[in-house]
Amino acid sequence: MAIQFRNTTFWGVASDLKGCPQQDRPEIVLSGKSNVGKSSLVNALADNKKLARVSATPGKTRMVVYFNVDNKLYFADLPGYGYAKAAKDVKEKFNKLCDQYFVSGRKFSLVLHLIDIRHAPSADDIKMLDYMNQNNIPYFLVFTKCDKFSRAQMNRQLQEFSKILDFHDDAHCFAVSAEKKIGLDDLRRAIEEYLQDELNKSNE
Ligand SMILES: Nc1nc2c(ncn2[C@@H]2O[C@H](COP(=O)(O)OP(=O)(O)O)[C@@H](O)[C@H]2O)c(=O)[nH]1
Ligand SMILES: [Mg+2]
Repeated sequence: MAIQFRNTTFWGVASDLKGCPQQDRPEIVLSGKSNVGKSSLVNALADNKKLARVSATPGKTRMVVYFNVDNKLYFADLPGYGYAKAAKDVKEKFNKLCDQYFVSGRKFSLVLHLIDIRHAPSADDIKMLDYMNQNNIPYFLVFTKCDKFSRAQMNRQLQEFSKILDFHDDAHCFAVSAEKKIGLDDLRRAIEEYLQDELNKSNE
């Protein structure tokens, strides 16, 4: 592969837009509800369990955490939304950060929007998808924790989801398990393919 995902390192955290890295490389944003498996997915793609902190307590990530992937792109692990227990001011602060992120004009190449295969998409998921559809933001839908389901259950669930979520027929959907390392190579390859032109350009 042209991108060595194993060569991923922690870049830093940003608590506001000023703290985000310069836009010198493509940026891939991980979005989705708290606890959906964003940090686990970063670790799984990088094949490094120690990279992103995986938390059993939802809502712990309060900042955008950046990872440098093979000096070619960034992963931006956004604070998860929908954490009901966070104090109101904290919640507002990180909701604001998420919103700012998307409306700032900061350029990102792709959003990986994560949805737990076991649960129906939340109102926030639906809002986010509408937002991305309306604003032509490119995204992949990544269904996480698929080790919890059999293939038949998974197909049934995806069928249900397609009634609720407005995803196009040609939308890129992936089913992954960080825990059992399922679907990771497909996702790596798709990211690589998606970024190919942009990466070629930045090498010129
Ligand atoms: N069974 C299973 N559990 C997972 C998987 N990915 C994440 N988890 C668990 O889900 C919880 C939240 O994961 P985390 O990556 O911290 O979610 P985040 O809040 O979106 O960053 C942790 O307890 C993980 O161990 C997976 O693929 N399979
Ligand atoms: Mg996290």
